[in-house]
Amino acid sequence: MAVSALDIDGSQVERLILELGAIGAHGGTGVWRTVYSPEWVEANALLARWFEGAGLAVRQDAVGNLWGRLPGSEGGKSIVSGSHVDTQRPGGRYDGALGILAAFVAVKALRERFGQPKRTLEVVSLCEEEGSRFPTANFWGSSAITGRTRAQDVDTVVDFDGVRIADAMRQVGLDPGRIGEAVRDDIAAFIELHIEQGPILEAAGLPVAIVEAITGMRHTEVCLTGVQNHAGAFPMDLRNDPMAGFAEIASGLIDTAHRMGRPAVTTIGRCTVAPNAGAVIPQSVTFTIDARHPDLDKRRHLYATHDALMREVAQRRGLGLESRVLFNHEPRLSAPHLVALLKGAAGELDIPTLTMASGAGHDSQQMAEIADFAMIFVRSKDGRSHTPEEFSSIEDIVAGIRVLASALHKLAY
Ligand code: HGY
Ligand code: MN
Ligand code: MN
Repeated sequence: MAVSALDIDGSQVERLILELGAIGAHGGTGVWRTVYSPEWVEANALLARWFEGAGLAVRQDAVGNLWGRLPGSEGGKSIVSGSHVDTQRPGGRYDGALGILAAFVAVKALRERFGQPKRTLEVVSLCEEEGSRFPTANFWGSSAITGRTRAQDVDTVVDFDGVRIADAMRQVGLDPGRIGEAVRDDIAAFIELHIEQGPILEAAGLPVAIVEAITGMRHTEVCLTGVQNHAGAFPMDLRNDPMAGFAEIASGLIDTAHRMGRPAVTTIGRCTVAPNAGAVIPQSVTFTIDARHPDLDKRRHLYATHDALMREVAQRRGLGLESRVLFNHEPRLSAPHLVALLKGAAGELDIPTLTMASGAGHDSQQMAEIADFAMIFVRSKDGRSHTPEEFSSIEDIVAGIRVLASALHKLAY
């Protein structure tokens, strides 16, 4: 029987989205669910019940990734699908969560219709991707699987309240000394379904995209320091004002990306002023730079232009300049054979798609270290994400899941 006959029940998918999205619900449609939080524990417990109920063998690995395994009759390396369970603060119901649910629904439907696969199929809920609690955790779940996480990271990765990730792990019953046990070397392919988080599919009037590349991205934290002084009595021409420097730098950084044109992007999403008082010339301004480009040379140009701009402004205004790179990820290309497989599956299902690069970072970018990867994007309403307003229609989601299920069937049965 063709996979096209697979019945993916949209109302069941919607129920799963709403039930998982209720854990950490924040305001109307927002979700606030950071790694190792009580909401994170509750979400993984719900997923474990669902995985178990669908006949998958459930286990949690050393960093808290949750795996649902459907063993294959012929052994060999696994075919894995999933995404991350943590969210921005707040995020929406779809970023990450949808990829876990899509993998679960697809593998459950395949098992019910076709029984045991030849190749082992695994669904994974990755513990942390967003960096929303621990800014330097960067893809903590998939990095542990690929062996990129170093033993000492458990003590140096700290959240915004000063809690070490090692202590947060212990609070949920995980042993930070065992993170090396999360490493996998038996994954042949990783396919991640994710919301697009941008406006391309909506502009094209299409429900689904196949991702052929993921952008390179760098997060930097910068601290400009000046001389704190009285806002009224101290003359403008004598000031070492870090806010004046920040204003010039922020505008220059963002304008650099704008002038380079798509897909170059630069965002300043966090900014802290000290002492943050209305009648005080600040002592310091600390801010983050999120800069991205999928092309290696253009990324280097973007970052070099940024660094030169900051040095010039700081020097001219007599400001201290300290910066630290929080993370830096190279762009990654999807495996061409998986892109072709996904395109073929969509074609057989008469689901129109386009291929595109991802401006967002994803766990797939990490899994590329140990496995072939490709991604399926589902249209985002108004191209929005990293906001409680993010939304994708059940119709588009079911289309994406059908492409995923067909690809998993071709790979594993
Ligand atoms: O920032 C990103 O691209 C991802 O959503 N964390
Ligand atoms: Mn995501
Ligand atoms: Mn995200």
